[in-house]
Formats: sequence, C-alpha cells, structure tokens
Amino acid sequence: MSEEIGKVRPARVPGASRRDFLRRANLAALGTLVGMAVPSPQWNPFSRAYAAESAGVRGKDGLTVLTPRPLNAETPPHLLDDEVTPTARHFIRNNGIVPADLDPAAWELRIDGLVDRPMTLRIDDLRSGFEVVTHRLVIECGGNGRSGFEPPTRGNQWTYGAVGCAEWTGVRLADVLEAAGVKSTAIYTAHEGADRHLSGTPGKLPISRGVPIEKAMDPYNLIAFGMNGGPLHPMNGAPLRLVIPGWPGSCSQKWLNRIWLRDIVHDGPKMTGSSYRVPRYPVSPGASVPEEDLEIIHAMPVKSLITRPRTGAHVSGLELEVAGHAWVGDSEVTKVDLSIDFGATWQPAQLSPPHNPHAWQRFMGRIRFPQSGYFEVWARATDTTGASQPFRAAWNPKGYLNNAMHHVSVQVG
Ligand SMILES: Nc1nc2c(c(=O)[nH]1)N[C@H]1C(S)=C(S)[C@@H](COP(=O)(O)O)O[C@H]1N2
Ligand SMILES: [Mo]
Repeated sequence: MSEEIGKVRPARVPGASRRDFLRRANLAALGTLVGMAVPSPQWNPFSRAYAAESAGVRGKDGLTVLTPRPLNAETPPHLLDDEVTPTARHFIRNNGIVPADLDPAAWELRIDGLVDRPMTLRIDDLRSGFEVVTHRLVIECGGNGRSGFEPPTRGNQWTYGAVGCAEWTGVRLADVLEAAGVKSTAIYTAHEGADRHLSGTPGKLPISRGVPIEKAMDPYNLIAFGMNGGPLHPMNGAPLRLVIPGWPGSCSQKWLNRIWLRDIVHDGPKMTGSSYRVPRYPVSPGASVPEEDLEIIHAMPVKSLITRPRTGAHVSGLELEVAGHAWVGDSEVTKVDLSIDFGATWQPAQLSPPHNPHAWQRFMGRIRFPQSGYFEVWARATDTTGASQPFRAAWNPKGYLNNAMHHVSVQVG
C-alpha cells in the first residue's frame, strides 16, 4: 500500500468540475458548525451543507452539517474508520429543539402504560437495580443515503455518514420492562424524550416512536447513560437514551424520560402517515403512494462502507489495502466482496465476526491493480439470509433504506 493513501489531491480527481470547485469554495467560506474542517466534496458529492450559525458544538469534530437548526450532521466515511466510533464523530440527528442544562442526578424515567408496576427511576436506580452492560451497537438513520435517490425525496440529504457504532453502557431495556411487569395485552412500546417540537408548542413532541414488544425484548437494547467510557454527548441524548440497534435510528429515543406500553401500534409523532414507512410493493421512481400501502420499517438492510482509503486517494504502486465496516439489522454479515471493474468480477475481503451482536463488522482486503490509472473500489456485503447490497436501492417516497453499494475512487500510479 502506498504511503500516500489518505492524502487527497483534489485537482487530480476525475469528475472534479467547475461546479464542484465552486461548491468547495463556498463551503470553505462558510465553514462548518461542528469543527472547522471543511470536507472535500470528493467524499461527499451530494453535499448541501448549510451555513454555520455561530460557534461549533463542543466535543464534535469533522462532521458535516446538513441543517443547523435543528442540528443534523453526518460523518465523512474516512472519519468512520475506527472500530468503535469516537463520540466526537458520532452523527447527530435532531427533529426538535434540543433540551439544555439537564441535570443527570435529577433525571427521571417513567415506565408506565400496560405494566403491573408503573415505576419512576433515577439514573442511580438504574445503575443499582439492574445489571450494567456495555455493547458496541450500530445506530443508523432510516434516511441514511437519501441523497442518492433519483428523483430526490424530501428530508435531510444524508450521504453515507448517518451511521455509527459507539460503545454504549446502560441497562437492558428488557430487564427494566420485566421488572415493571409487562401485561399480556401489551404489543408495542412508546418512547418519549425531553426535546420540544420546533413550533415551540408546549407539550408537543417532535418524535415519539416505538417497537413491537418482541423487538423490545432483544437483550441488546439498552437504556444507556454511557458512551465510549464517558457520559453521553448532549447531542446524542444525554443524560439518558434508548439504543435499539438494527432498526431505524429513530427508534432510539434521546433525552429519554418515558417508556409506556400499549395495546396498539404506537401512534406518536413520526409513527404514522408516511414516516419511517416504505411501500408494500415496488413503485416507480417518483410515484405517489397511498398511505395505506405503506408499512413500518423494521430491521435495517445489509450495508457496508469503505472507510480506508478515502475517496480521491492517490496510490503509488499497484497495491492497496482497503478497509471498512459492514452491518445488518437483525442478523449478521457473512461476506464482503470487492470489485475494481464495476462489478464485472469480485474478490472476497476478510471479514471479522461482530464484537457482539449488533456491532458492525470490520472488513479488509488487499487489492492488486492490473495497471495504473483511474479505478473505483466497490464493496458489497451479504447477510445470513443471502441478501446482498443492490447497485440501486428501491425508490420510495421518503427516501429510506438506501443500502446501495458504496465505492471510493482512486488514482493508481
Ligand atoms: N428525543 C429524540 N430522540 C431521537 C431523535 C430526536 O429528534 N429526538 N432523533 C432520532 C433519529 S431520527 C435518529 S437517526 C437517532 C440519531 O441518534 P444520534 O443523534 O445520537 O446519532 O436519534 C433518534 N432519537
Ligand atoms: Mo433518523
């Protein structure tokens, strides 16, 4: 592998157009809200980053801001190379007004609805009353990859980086629900947090989602108060959040203050209408689909991301080490293949088992190029069901579940 891997030479990247140049100049002038590094458009060809409002967010670094208010920011793929995503690099997805000045010692979580023993728990009660566990868990926004859909769909134009695999510490959601006593009539959870609706209307929640009780009982779901050995970052839900790995990130309520159990599919904000739903049948791109033909997204599909080298890298010599992560909702990734000829031929990468269920899996491959020139390295993951990443994800009205293959472009020689 070349020593120059990781360096970017924008001028030599094919496809760099005047428009790219102007966009880069524009971004450089504006800076980004989170950290001041301005990412090169090479990794992020669809970026529509917005202007910074004011100061950066403490404890976040290198993220690209999609919208400043509410703050939505994603991580460039090459900054997701760590096996455990550092707190500073975990993406941020906010739907409402983020609560400020929260006191972890006074924080209360209410468990009620269809339970035998409604409870109000402080974080200390969680620590002392339940087994505290730490797991590496993937959170991926259901809309990650939305910017790749044609025609475009409304919503945050995530490219690749609305995903992370941090090490979360907390107690099992299942243990807490069992302690409260789940009534036999309960079929769905409902999650509430302390953020407020953008309208400012008192009592109006920006988002409140839930999962079927069977998924709620997955032993890897956490009520988390720790992230990567420290506290949660305020933008990632401090002092308390849910982590429901493998399902759309929206299930993982931040600033969590209530979980209630219901005997119907939860109907809170962003549970109904077209939110986090996809058509039950294939639709033509751009079609409008009646709401009754949409169904709620459950497990996320198999996906992978090349994190090394970064796109635009220059390879001197003919060999290259390629690395990244692969993950899938509720099963496991069984293989990752790499192609340097646009999918005509594939070679297997080495794939590590997950550190624990619902952690992403490292892949690594050694590429030998037949000659110098421009190449694209494509990665394709396959899961235990035999499903692989498509070259194009099925279009859907809200732009969810884009698990199309990722690639990096490199100049060899
Ligand atoms: N209270 C609350 N929880 C929330 C959200 C929110 O806006 N408010 N956004 C959800 C969505 S859509 C996602 S993808 C994840 C993102 O988690 P992160 O911001 O920690 O990366 O949080 C989820 N939990
Ligand atoms: Mo999301």
